[in-house]
Amino acid sequence: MNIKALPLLQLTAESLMISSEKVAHVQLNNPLEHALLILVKSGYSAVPVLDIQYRFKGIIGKNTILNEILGLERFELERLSDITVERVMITNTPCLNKSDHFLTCLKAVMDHPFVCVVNQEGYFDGIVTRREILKQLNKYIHVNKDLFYDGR
Ligand code: 4BW
Repeated sequence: MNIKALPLLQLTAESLMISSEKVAHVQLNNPLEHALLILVKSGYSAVPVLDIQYRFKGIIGKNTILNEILGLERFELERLSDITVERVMITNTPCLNKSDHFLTCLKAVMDHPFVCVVNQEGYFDGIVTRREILKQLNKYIHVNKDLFYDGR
């Protein structure tokens, strides 16, 4: 689909998303040690959690992991290999469908840096990021600059 040819409000999550094969993720049964490795190596603060069938299950971030292993006086690093991602991931995050329109995506990324796109059966399609939404808004404002001046 040619994303540039569509008016802003007709853009869908499908045309805005980073598709699943390009998204760093971890799996439910991975130990926190592996999740932290993926997060540090990829440079992302948080990534989606999938089951072995690639269904979306939650989100795990560096902060959640560090909080989990924070003891009274030190980080208890030895606990990283004992705890699974499933035990500490965040599960109450909103999701999008491929057919959701721009305004729904915009609302979703106001409170979240990225939102996962899933199909009816819960399979993971990709993510819509705050960056992509801001890019589209920036383009729209530049192309339609005249609309934003009051004529003075
Ligand atoms: O490795 C990076 N490459 C690029 N091009 N930009 C990056 C990278 N790491 C961070 N950024 C930038 C992006 O603008 O910093 C922003 C905040 O990153 P974050 O949240 O806190 O790691 C990025 O903003 P964004 O593109 O709107 O992405 C929002 C969030 O979406 C990221 C990260 O949690 C997730 N994300 C983005 N691309 C991802 C991804 N997670 C997994 N795989 C991907 N390919």
